[in-house]
Amino acid sequence: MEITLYYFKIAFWRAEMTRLALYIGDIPFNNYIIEGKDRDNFKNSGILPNKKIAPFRQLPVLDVDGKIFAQTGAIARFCGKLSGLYPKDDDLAAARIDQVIEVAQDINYLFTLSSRDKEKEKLKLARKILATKHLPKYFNFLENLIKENDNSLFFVGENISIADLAIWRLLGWFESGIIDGVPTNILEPYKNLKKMRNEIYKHPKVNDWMIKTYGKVI
Ligand SMILES: N[C@@H](CCC(=O)N[C@@H](CS)C(=O)NCC(=O)O)C(=O)O
Repeated sequence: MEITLYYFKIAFWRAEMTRLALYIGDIPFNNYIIEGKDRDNFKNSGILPNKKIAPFRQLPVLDVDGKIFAQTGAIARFCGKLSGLYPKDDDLAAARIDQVIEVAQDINYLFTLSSRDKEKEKLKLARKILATKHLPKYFNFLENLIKENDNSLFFVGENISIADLAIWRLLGWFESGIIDGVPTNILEPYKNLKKMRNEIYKHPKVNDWMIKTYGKVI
């Protein structure tokens, strides 16, 4: 099977959970970075370097043996099944992973809403509401999901799944300091989320991937 993942040059959760799932599962894939001329082409026409048009003119897109499909969750589930980070024969565990991926979409959307106003003071207020109301509310929900998963460090079962990878990268983005109005200590109150994050960083293949791809752990 020949797999190519198309995405931009960032370790954003939408693509990074899939890249990591494939890498952890030893599934070979082409990590195609859309930049430069490819990026201009894509922005203007939705055309990918393989000459196909992205179904929704957005990335990520996955090419599997010449057939393409989009949407973060669909791509992550497909690759999660190949790599053993998403169950093939446990519908309940799968649904419990799905709910986490869906909530990552909701949280991402809250950020998008908070970025709409270009007027400085309005943007500042929207980001304040995001950081003090919306994010804590959802981070608490996520914190509880891990707490309720027996004594596990992860969202579902005892091992890393694509749910953990999604939230790990999403949280990493929020605490990175690059989003104006969201403080770098935003994760401080969430003991279980921090433990899950640390556990992922301890995974030898995660470390490998970061160094090989970005030259450092991010
Ligand atoms: N619903 C889509 C959203 C994908 C999305 O928003 N992708 C962004 C990059 S993170 C994109 O392609 N933006 C370019 C655009 O919308 O023109 C998914 O889940 O994959």
